[in-house]
Amino acid sequence: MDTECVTVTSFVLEQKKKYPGASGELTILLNALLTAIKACAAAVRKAGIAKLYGLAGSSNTTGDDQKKLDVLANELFINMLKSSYTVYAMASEENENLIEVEVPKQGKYVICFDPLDGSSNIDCLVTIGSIFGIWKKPENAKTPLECILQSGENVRCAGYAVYGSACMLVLATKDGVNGFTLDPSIGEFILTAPNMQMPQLGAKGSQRIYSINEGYARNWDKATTEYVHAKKFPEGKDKPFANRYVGSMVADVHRTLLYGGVFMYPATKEAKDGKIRLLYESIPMSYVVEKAGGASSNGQHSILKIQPEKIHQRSPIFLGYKEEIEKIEKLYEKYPNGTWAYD
Ligand code: AHM
Ligand code: MG
Repeated sequence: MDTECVTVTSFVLEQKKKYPGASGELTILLNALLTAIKACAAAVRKAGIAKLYGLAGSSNTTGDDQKKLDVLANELFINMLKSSYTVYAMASEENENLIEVEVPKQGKYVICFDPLDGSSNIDCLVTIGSIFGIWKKPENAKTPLECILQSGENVRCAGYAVYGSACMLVLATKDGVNGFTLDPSIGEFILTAPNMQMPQLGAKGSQRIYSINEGYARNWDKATTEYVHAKKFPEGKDKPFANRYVGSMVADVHRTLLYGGVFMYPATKEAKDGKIRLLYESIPMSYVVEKAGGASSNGQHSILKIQPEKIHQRSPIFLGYKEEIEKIEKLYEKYPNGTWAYD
């Protein structure tokens, strides 16, 4: 056993030292978040034997069937965060309204999270995850909603946990992106991927991958259609891109971060804003990818520039290799939003 390993707790404390005026509240918040994530990881592992699979008998705000694990993960996040005394208000994918914290327990941060992303994959043991974004409560904000509706440009910290063949936590701050793997024997996240950077397209180890639900091609717009066609039928000597799509954003984005590629969930004729939710999915993932040297876009500009107007707002999303995202934005200049490929 490596006795000199860096745990996520010591890493976060080390980071705090860089900011002598810091109150330590973010460190405490992150600790509460880690407890929730570890509890989720344990629940995911024992879901079968603990009978946590299957429907819980209620639907979430966007009408999807809610699974037992979703309910449990959501409760874990809410309760751990509330009892950390660091959070002012929260928004969860599973709650219709924002979650207010009782006055004596209020702190100075707001957090938006998807407690269990990729829930359609739970029962078949495919990788799922949790996603979160943390903002500071603006000094002059008058309502909790105003605190929650902040753009990605104000994010203090964002990341995700992947519950896959191992459990990994990816944490992004303005100082960079770091990856920690859960060692289940000691219950600690160990720094295993310091200063994560997305590979550059064409560099050693980079992969040519596009990731999209091709089943919706009939309803794509012209920009997405032309871009995906170009990946399959490249000009000149370029090799085509491979297609990989897990259907869990956490897994698809984690692979994009490690191997490179482009993840897309565009607008479709039936879902003009796509499916992915801005506050607790698109913004945190875009923050991670941009901090690791990649790019994000809604077709026009970075996802981080969007000012959210409601908590469950959705947005088309493209993220990954910078030059590929630029190509997509050029295509949207050629074919504006709503220019559908097939009538
Ligand atoms: P969820 O939050 O209800 O699990 O939905 C979000 C998930 C993402 O993880 C994934 O990228 C997407 O839905 C897949 O959707 P689709 O099945 O339409 O391709
Ligand atoms: Mg989700």
